Amino acid sequence: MRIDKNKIEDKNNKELTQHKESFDFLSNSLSKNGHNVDNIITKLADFQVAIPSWALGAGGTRFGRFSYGGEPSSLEEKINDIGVIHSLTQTAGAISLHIPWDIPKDYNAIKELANSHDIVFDAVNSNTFQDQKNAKESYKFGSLSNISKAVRDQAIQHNIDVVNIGEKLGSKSITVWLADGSCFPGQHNFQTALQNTQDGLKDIHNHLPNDWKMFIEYKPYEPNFYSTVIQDWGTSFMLANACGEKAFSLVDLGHHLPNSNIEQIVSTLMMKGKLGGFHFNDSKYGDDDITVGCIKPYALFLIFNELVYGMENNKNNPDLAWMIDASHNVKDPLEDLMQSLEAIQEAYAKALLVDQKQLKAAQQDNDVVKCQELIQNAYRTDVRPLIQRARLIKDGALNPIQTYRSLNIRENLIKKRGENVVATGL
Ligand code: LRH
Ligand code: MN
Repeated sequence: MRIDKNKIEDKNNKELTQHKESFDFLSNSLSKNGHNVDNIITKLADFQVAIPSWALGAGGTRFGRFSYGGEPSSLEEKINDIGVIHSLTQTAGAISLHIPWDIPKDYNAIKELANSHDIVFDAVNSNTFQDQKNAKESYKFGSLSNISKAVRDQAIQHNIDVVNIGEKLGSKSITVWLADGSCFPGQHNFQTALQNTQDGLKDIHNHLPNDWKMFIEYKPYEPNFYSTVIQDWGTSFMLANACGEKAFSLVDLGHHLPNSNIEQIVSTLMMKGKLGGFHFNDSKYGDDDITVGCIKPYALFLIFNELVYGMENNKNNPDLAWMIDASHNVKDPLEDLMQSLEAIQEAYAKALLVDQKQLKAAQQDNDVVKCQELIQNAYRTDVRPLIQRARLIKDGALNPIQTYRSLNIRENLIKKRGENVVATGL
């Protein structure tokens, strides 16, 4: 559904005075402290996050799934829904497809539709964690790590097919997440499984077009509950190095054991030039895939603090892929995604306020308190007027969720699509 820009402007006009007041107050104090506010606004406005095609409907667990009403039942409708989010937030200008859940029927039509919403195709995702109907081989006991060469070959071919689909859409990267592992001690040989996986990834890597990247996503457990072949950043990093220059590690925030220092992992991967991108979400316990920044906003800020440092100092690391990977069990998927986008912009804006020069000097002096004060002052700054301005200069909404609700978009989607439509995905 395309939102008429004038309707957004009408809503903004009611809040413009208040926005201008808070923005002018903040930008004056930031300028006094030597910050280049225009530069920060530009960086926020240029920051585009890919929306997962598998997270536009209601998610669920093995215990149940509750429809949300008006869910998209085709790739076209999913792109239209991302169009709604992008016109309101101006920071969701990309979609990440999951194959085979979202195989386009008419590539040109899909590209035209996405283009009409200013949406590009980010990484495509392969799926060797589910068996497809009429598939010759099963992935029950793994895919690239499987003891059966026939199964491994099927998985390699699937990834090559996914790259070909992505190429037709203008995507430039593939994300490979493997559920491969074991549920019980002794079930499989770790070394054989890892060697098979490395050989398979190398094969896929060697089939990549020159300007493509392969993101190797790690995860400690689920759906296997004793071991996972690509369990942690070290294994992903090792495999990316074994594959070659087009392979990188992908950090899904929910794929870490409790109390992992994710910002240190990020800084290490950037220093080594092997950080490819992110799946943003948040979690309190496991791979909960809940709204970004809803449980650990300070940890997200610390991650962006390392990213800002790395983007300045690790020129050997490529431009990063920013993607959300979330699931919505009780909230309107579009509202949940807009909340996640706000949290990502907020963490990035706060990290851009860290005076890296002063921090470096304080670290040189082992002035621990000053180091903390420098990053916490940035974190304690209410940056929302900056994020609003970054949206406003691109005709976005000052308050996306309020505008979304006041335009009754969900009600209209339910009228058009019905209450019980089920979107493909998780
Ligand atoms: C695995 C994962 C992976 C996707 C899937 C939808 O937990 O994070 O990125 O393929 O979720
Ligand atoms: Mn993920």
